[in-house]
Amino acid sequence: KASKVQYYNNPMWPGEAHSLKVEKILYQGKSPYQEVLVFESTTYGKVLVLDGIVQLTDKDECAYQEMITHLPLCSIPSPKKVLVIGGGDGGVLREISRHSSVESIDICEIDQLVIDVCKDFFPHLSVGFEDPRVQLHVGDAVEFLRNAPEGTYDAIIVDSSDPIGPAQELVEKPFFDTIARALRPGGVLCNQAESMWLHTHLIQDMLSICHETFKGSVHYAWTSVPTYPSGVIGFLLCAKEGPPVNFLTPINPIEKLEGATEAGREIRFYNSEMHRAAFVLPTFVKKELEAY
Ligand code: AAT
Repeated sequence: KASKVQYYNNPMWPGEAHSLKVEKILYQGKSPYQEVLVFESTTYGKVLVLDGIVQLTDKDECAYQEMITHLPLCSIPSPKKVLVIGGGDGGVLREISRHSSVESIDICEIDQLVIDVCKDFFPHLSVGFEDPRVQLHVGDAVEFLRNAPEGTYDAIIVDSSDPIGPAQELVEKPFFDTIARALRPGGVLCNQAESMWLHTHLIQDMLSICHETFKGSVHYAWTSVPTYPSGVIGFLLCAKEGPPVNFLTPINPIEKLEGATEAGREIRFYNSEMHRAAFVLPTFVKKELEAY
């Protein structure tokens, strides 16, 4: 009974719950930061869950990882220095590695356990760590960005969990200030930005912070991820003042990159049409966001 009450009471989506049938529990553990669970589901393959929240499944991880990576990297000419916040599963690294222009990839993930568990159970994601351009930093992103050198990154991708637990500070103004500082002029940020069906106020808050912080351009985009609450997830795309960035049309199209079509590791979800479509918003969302 107690667990049923908890089940419908996640403050991020009160009154609703989403379920997947468990075939087999593969791993259950606890780090200093969160509970980590991996199970084999009946219809979505293996599933990674942190503190009771689905982070990815074999079946639909491509939608999230490809969109959060290629929306920013295909919006600027030849990205070279990229930073990933969170993303300890390695999926975003795997996607960045398709871009041959990239020279260095820093990743700051707080939880070594997530990295280790994904190496065991999601090798097709953690393969991203094998790219020699990757430099791993295990620690809190807030701390990492406070000490990051100024004006260096072409792109920063914030693939972080929901703002309860270790990712709480990652939606606050001081964090965005440090991101802007670390970006070069005209550098871009793509930030996981929750669901337009569930998190209107959170998105509005993040939008107004980002408009204040990033003087270049700020846009909301979204995509379908069936196993995330409400089945969609959004992204905030922001450009620092400098050479102008038009996120709405990819100027560095994925179709021209060899890394997107390599045999055995083809891209599955993202393409230039999906890129353009991601910025098209439903009428109610336009209305909710226009003043922010
Ligand atoms: N690509 C899988 C999707 C994720 S993973 C989010 C990662 O962010 C986790 O590995 C978590 O340990 C890490 N993280 C959380 N807080 C911090 C922090 N302060 N510093 C560095 N890394 C952090 C996201 C799924 C989104 C789900 C939406 N409902």
